[in-house]
Amino acid sequence: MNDASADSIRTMFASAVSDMYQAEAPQYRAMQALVAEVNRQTLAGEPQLKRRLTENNELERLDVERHGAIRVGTAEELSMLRRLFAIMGMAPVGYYDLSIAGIPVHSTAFRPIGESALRANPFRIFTSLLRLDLIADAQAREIAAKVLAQRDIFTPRCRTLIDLFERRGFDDGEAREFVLEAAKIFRWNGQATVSSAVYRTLHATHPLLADIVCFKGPHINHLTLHALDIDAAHSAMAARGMYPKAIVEGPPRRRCPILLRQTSFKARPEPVEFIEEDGRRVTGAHAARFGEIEQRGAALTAKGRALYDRLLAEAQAAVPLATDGANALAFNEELARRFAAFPDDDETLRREELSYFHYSVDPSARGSEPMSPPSLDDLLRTGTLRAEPIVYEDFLPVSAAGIFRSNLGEQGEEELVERADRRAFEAALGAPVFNELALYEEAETHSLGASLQALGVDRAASVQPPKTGAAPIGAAETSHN
Ligand code: OOG
Ligand code: NI
Repeated sequence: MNDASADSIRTMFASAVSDMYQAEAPQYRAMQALVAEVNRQTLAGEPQLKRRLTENNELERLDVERHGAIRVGTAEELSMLRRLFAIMGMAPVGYYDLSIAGIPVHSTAFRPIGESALRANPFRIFTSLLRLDLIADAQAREIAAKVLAQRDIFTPRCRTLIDLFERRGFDDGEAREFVLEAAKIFRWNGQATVSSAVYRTLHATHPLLADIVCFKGPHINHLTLHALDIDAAHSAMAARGMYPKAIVEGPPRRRCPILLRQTSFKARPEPVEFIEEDGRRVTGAHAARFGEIEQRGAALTAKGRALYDRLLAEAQAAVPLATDGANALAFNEELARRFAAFPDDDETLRREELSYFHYSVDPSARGSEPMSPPSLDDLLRTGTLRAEPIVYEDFLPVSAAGIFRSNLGEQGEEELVERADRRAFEAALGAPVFNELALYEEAETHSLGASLQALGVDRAASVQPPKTGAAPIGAAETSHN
């Protein structure tokens, strides 16, 4: 009965959400046109990049969104979403504690896992759960809990379809219907479910509380496009008066990109309607929706990530970025200066185990006599074995906090007790989250093992860290055919 694959359902869903958001948010449409134009210019100036993207079939989907973000209010909403995203081949990966930045949520990213699913469509949904335990004001907490208890963000048909899928899968028609029902959850609804007074109370407590609680559902708050040259796209946004954030979040520009660089334009107030206690409708405003761009680089090992976190923290301590971003230039200079300590060539990144690599055998070397006894370095030097950086598919809590904060206005600066609670998050989710590092590690180990096996080199020796690879790692014990 499983006619439609998870990959194709995810692609249909991403496309439905994109159409919906384009129709809802004209500022997003404008950003989309601009990013497409800057991407075209980048391609025109870099024929090699164009060739690579063409070869990997990436050129035709250059303009499709890489992720979106939503915020939910209750455990029930989150666990139901886990079941819904599972149908699209999206699993919860990573735990992000945003209390580090005074934001009362914790999050995960629902995303595809595995090379072929990621290649088919990498669309992710960054999903945050409200933490009422971090809201100090008891009255606001009570109101929020009461309002949230009264809403159902899923249509009855959507719930029925999820049950149906879990029993026996979908046929094509059901898959298409499911995509439409699923997209509805995330649409914008300018009619608040509360009075302007309730909205004001919640907003004064924390702007995020108002955004999560006062509407019918978890509207998409942004979608994110791929920028081939994020600095060029960022400057172009500023030049067109699109109010980009002051800085590009993440590592500085490098020869060998690492992790994730991202920036967004700021949400602007849009009209909403409140229902007053006496039934009257009054018009107000709410700022929630924006657009973002991203550029991804290599996934870092725990060691590389620790170095990244340290250098970033040092830059932030040395030149604290002003709320209005007035010292962005000085901050960027400081960031670049600090990151000079982060090796910027693939070979050093690999030898020092700072980032993960995908190993593959040069097709022309396949089946040739194994060198005896070869080292990993030998194999790489002769080109028999190739090592390419594994792309980072996840998010960064400090960057995410920067994206949240620039869209909350000054009131988002509130101090919260910094308190990760992964256990509570997983209890709400109804499942553990995947450990992203374990996924990269497994991909690296698997690719190396498979490559060595194809070359007839002893696999057991391959688990030795690359650093020791200069020593012979042993000749084949069994002949390869
Ligand atoms: C999510 C912000 C985090 C990212 O790209 O880091 C995010 C939100 O504002 O709800 O999407
Ligand atoms: Ni984002």
